[in-house]
Amino acid sequence: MSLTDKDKATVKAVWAKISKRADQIGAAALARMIAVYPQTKTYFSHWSDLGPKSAPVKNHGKVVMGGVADAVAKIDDLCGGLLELSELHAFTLRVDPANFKILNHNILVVLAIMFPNDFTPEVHVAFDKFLANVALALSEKYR
Ligand code: HNI
Repeated sequence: MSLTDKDKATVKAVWAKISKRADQIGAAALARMIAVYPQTKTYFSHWSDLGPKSAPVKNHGKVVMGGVADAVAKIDDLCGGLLELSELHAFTLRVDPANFKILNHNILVVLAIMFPNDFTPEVHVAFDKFLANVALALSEKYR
């Protein structure tokens, strides 16, 4: 499950390509997660509008992808690098870690749609492994 040097190189290369559209990726992934997995809505019930054009959903997509950008930068030590974010999700936000997998799935779906040519099986598996490790690092403080 841990990332090989090749996985890391693939993730960094693909991130360099896609990161300029990170806001759009995040907004689409979050909107899709909320639409397809409505159980995730509970965490965002303080926002008045949760539809696909919702401004807070769009903005939060940007925030989440900022976290992903940070994770790419800290890819060699995700548990250490994402410690504060893990504490926030565990103790303050109390997000059930099952939801990390759901968001990851939606990020992958959006990447496949937005970058059909770049989203090769090699990129797919490396990015999937990367996101799984991010989810693991974010779950670190739950036990
Ligand atoms: Ni998450 C806030 C990053 C998954 C629910 N989240 C943040 C912030 C970042 C972030 C960054 C802002 C932190 C701050 O204010 O200091 N979240 C990430 C990342 C992932 C993730 C990198 C996974 C890849 N978050 C999830 C999931 C849920 C979630 C799966 C719930 C379904 N996050 C939240 C909520 C907030 C949040 C809720 C606070 C939102 C607000 O502004 O009210």
